[in-house]
Amino acid sequence: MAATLTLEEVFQDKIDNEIRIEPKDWMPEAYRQTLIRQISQHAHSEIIGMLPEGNWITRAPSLKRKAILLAKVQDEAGHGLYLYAAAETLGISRDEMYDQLHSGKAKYSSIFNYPTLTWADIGAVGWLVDGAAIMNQVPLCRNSYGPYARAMVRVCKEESFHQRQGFESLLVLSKGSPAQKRMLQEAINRWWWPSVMMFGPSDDASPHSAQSMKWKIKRFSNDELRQKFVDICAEQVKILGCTLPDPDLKWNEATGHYDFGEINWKEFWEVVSGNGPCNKQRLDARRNAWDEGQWVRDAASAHAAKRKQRMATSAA
Ligand code: FAQ
Repeated sequence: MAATLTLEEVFQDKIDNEIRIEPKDWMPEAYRQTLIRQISQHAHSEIIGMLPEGNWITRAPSLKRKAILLAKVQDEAGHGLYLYAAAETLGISRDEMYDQLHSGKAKYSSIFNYPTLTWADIGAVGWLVDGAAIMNQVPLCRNSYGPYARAMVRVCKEESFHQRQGFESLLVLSKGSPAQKRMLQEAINRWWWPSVMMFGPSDDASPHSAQSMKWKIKRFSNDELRQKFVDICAEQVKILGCTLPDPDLKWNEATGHYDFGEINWKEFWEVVSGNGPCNKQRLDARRNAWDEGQWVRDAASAHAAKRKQRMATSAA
């Protein structure tokens, strides 16, 4: 007679057979907590990620660029909201997640703690930051948790548009005046290494990767995705007539990949632990927006309560 499978074995069997886990299915508590951690960090990243770009909406160089930037930033708000909704299906409330962000307890992507100093930084964010985000997020469309995987399909479609508009705006600068070309190269120099770091710690220093791969939350390791990103950008940068700020970047015939230089992990962990160039500014902006929006939440709640009362009275 076949032995009865434990809940854990049934769960892993579904994962091994590419069957999605849905909110009402049994799941190990650690799987639930890993997803809450990753999805909420991702949602916070989208929301905080609006700030460096929002900085340039009033200063975009043309109406066309302003309209594109506005739409992009609004997409990011939408991505944050989908992702908060996906995390809510795991039993955490939105208020708890906001609390974790505003208290500084929750992480969000290191990349958004760097400043956008010139207009070219906005193009570089599109090309490099959205490019890195897509590289990491396309495999997440096939992750094992249904609501997260479905949200990622929509997010990735929009992000690939974001990446292309970023590259296109840099291409325009690359054909511009010497000052514009200089501005472009300087933006690439600023955003390259933070984008390479954005994939997270190297595989031997990534505490969550092995288990997340087993659960098919992650499909590729941090280093595998980082390498793919470097390989693509090393070619794309040539079209811009620019260079990546890495003297060790070199095509390796034997591996079929680009070799690249040492990552400054000290800088990465400093930024992750709150000491990057803009961490304080970003969290202050987020907390202020939350506090200043209190009257809107109060008014909406008062309106809903009044409506409920009116409906109860007319039904009586
Ligand atoms: N920044 O063991 P691992 C975007 C933390 S959205 C800060 O490798 P895991 C859209 C990690 O949380 C960008 N912290 O962890 C946009 C963990 O800390 P914990 C966000 C980081 O989870 C574009 C610890 O290090 N995308 O860009 C970072 O298996 C343009 C150990 O690391 C996502 O969130 C980092 N870069 O792998 C918006 C995608 N990396 O929790 C505006 C979903 C690692 O133990 C403009 N997330 N840490 O305290 C993921 O794929 C994964 O969570 C990883 C990290 C790959 C980020």
